[in-house]
Amino acid sequence: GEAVPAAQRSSWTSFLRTIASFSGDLSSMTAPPFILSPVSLTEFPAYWCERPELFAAISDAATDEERALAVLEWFISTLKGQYTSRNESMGSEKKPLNPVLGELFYGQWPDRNGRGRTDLLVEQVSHHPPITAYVIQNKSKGVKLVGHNAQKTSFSGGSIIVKQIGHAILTVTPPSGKPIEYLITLPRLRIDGLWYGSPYIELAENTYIIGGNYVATIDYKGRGYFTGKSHSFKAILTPVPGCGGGGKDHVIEGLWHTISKFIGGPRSGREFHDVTGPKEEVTVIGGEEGGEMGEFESRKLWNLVAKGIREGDFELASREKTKIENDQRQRRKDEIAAKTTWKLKHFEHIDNDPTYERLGRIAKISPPTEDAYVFQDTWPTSG
Ligand code: 0T9
Repeated sequence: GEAVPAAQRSSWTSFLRTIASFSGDLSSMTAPPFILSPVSLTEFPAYWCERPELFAAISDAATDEERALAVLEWFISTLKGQYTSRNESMGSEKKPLNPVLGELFYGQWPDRNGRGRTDLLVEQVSHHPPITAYVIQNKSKGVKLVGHNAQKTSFSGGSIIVKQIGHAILTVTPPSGKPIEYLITLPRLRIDGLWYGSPYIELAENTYIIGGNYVATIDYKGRGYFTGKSHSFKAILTPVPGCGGGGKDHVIEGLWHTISKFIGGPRSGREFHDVTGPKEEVTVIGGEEGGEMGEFESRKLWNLVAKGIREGDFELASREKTKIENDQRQRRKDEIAAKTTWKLKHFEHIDNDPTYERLGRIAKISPPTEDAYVFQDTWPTSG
């Protein structure tokens, strides 16, 4: 492993041996310092909106077809941030901080050029297994994304395979009209490059975006042994028969981390998406009165652990991490003694999401139902 510091070689090899021999929750495993990221998983939902103008533009579409294309363009344009940004900012994929139950993250993208302000709210709704729920809303444009995610990991052929659990629902409410909902499913991940200590993500299998009289199927392919490029995808956008979709299929092909173009359908030959330009990171805001940050807000909670990781003071990092973990253990004990359970601040859990069921049926996706976290429309006091 070239990227592994000499002093951490044996601990990296034993870490790899452990993940190869067990499957389950990787997020709680202890990893060698060089692979640690100072960023908590509660910050990851921000990747959905680092091109806020594309998110806002969904509401400007005049027809079902235009809207489905705008949703697809926004979705494809989030993939670069979601799956390659740690490689860009930290040199490789790194192990994120494992959020505590009730951890919060609030942020926004300011209004600019009339696109309206977009707000982000994230809550860690489960610790064991880790589940993160989020809302992203541009109220002035009537565009809202609500979702949750968890992971199931396994090890195969030297790579970590991550099955994403969860889904997102995008709701678009045009100024004069009924809300239109889209179900978004999540791709499978393969984490390669582990042996060399420089992990990176490749996407596998597919995702669906179903709603607004259209179904988009996005197939992912990485670099093959003989052909193909990393981060390739092919998307087919099809009108749902008999639903007034009417139009023809659009077929799009390209690289999700750079550009793609239409290769079939009425716009064949034209460019589809381009994410080679700059993105816009979220502005973090405190959720308490006066913009203060509460104890459970991610940047405040992990402040000293993150400082330790960033500055190479791993003693500080591990001491502060132990404090947080002990505090969590004590809280769970106290709850058992008091016969109470932790109360979520912004979400309510439901076993079966009716929107998932209704839209999933259109493309016969499996499983036919999934649980969800319903947003209680409780925004923080500031912002
Ligand atoms: C939702 C995203 C997800 C979260 C991360 C698998 C992973 C945790 C989940 C799926 C976001 O929308 C997109 C991107 C990256 C995913 C992470 C990559 C990763 O490695 C971690 C897991 C838990 C590990 O930390 C594995 C060990 C590590 C040493 C490999 C770098």
